[in-house]
Parts: sequence; C-alpha cells; structure tokens
Amino acid sequence: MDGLFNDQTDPNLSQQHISPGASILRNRIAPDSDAIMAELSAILAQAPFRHMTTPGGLKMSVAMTNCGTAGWVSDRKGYRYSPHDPDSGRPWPRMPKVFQTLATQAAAKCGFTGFVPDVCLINRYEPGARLTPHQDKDERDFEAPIVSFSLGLSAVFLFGGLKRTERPIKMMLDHGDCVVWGGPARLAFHGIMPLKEGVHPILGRQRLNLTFRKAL
Ligand code: MD3
Ligand code: FE
Repeated sequence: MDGLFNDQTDPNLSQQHISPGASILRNRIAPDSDAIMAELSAILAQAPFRHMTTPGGLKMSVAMTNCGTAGWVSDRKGYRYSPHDPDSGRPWPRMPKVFQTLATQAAAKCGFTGFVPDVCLINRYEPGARLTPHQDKDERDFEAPIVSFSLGLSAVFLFGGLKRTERPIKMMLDHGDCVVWGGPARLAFHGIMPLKEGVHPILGRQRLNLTFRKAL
C-alpha cells in the first residue's frame, strides 16, 4: 500500500516546515489505519478514556488514556507520569509495536534519529472539547521530540512561542496528520480550539490525538 504513493510527488505526503524544529507530515497513517484502530480498541478495553481533574479541581473537557511504560496523569496533587493507571491500579497497556514504529519513523524523517518513545498519551475530543494553550514540561528531558498523530475530525491547532503572550498561529490538523516537535519548538505554547460538530467516516463524532513522548 505504501508503494502506491511517492513522497516526492504526492503533495499529500510531503513534509511541511512549520517553524524551526517543527514539521508536519500529512497523510501518514493510511496503510496502517486498520492496525491502528484494532490496537486502539484493545488499549481502550484495558484503560478506558476518562476525564482527569486538574490540580485546580476542574474536569478536563478532553478525555485521556495512555499506553507505554508510563502514562500522563493529572489530579488534585498535580501533573506527572505514572507507571500505573490510577483508575485500575494496573500498569498501562503496552505500547503496540506499530505505534512505536510509526513514531520512530516520523521522527527520523524530521531529523530526530533514534527516537524511542516510552509513553503514548491518547486524547479524545468530542465536539466542544478543547485544550487551552500550555507547554509540555512534565518529561524528564527536552532533547527528545514529541511526535503527534491526529485521527478523526479535524481541529484548529494553536501554535505559539516560548512565552504565553506571543500570539499563536492557527493550523488545521486533519485525519492522518503527523507533527514532529523538537529542538526550539519543543517548549512552545500550543493548544486546540473547541472541536466543531461533525462526523468522521472512520471515527464518528470525535477526534483522537496520539502523542509519543520520551518521558522517563
Ligand atoms: C507543540 N495535545 O497532549 S498535539 C498534549 O491535539 C497536546 O491533543 C494536542 O497538546 C492534541 O499535550 C496537540 C500537537 C502537539 C503536541 C505536543 C507539543 C504540539 C506540541 C509539544 C510542544 C510543542
Ligand atoms: Fe501539549
């Protein structure tokens, strides 16, 4: 299937530069779509989506789960990576090989060779859900990039600078888009505007985002 397309000639597969350290790869998942969906439903059976609570006591509109050797969690005590799912007390589901391979290959394409994620945070947006601009600072070192894959409904992504006060640029993230954030982009403020109503042919009334991280 991969051979049907050619990275050089198919505009949908080309790499676009966003800012120093940030690149977008469009249409990254088509050949692996069925495998990804099957792995996702196995993960969700073990570790269902849940709305975590922020340290300030608010319920997040985005629902989350994780796979990998640790997962990102939030509660009244703060944000952190934990080896266990706090809802079940069990370890998070293992990261499927197909997930790790996709992330490692995308990172390498953008110049980050040898990226081996230990965490995949899975976000679910239903219409109205949003993520207010923030920095991802809970990982141990910021040398490794973060690799994200968007699935399902499209969303407006806000990409800012290193200060919250910098006005962000808006970008559409569509099903199959992969973005690699490293180097000077790694600590940029970013967020997702409230998801618009819609129905995606594969995922229905939702958007999923997978972010691969080296957290530990
Ligand atoms: C830019 N997720 O999980 S993915 C997150 O679509 C998160 O669910 C959003 O922000 C989502 O923390 C955005 C794109 C993304 C992820 C990490 C980044 C952009 C980033 C880290 C640094 C800079
Ligand atoms: Fe983030």
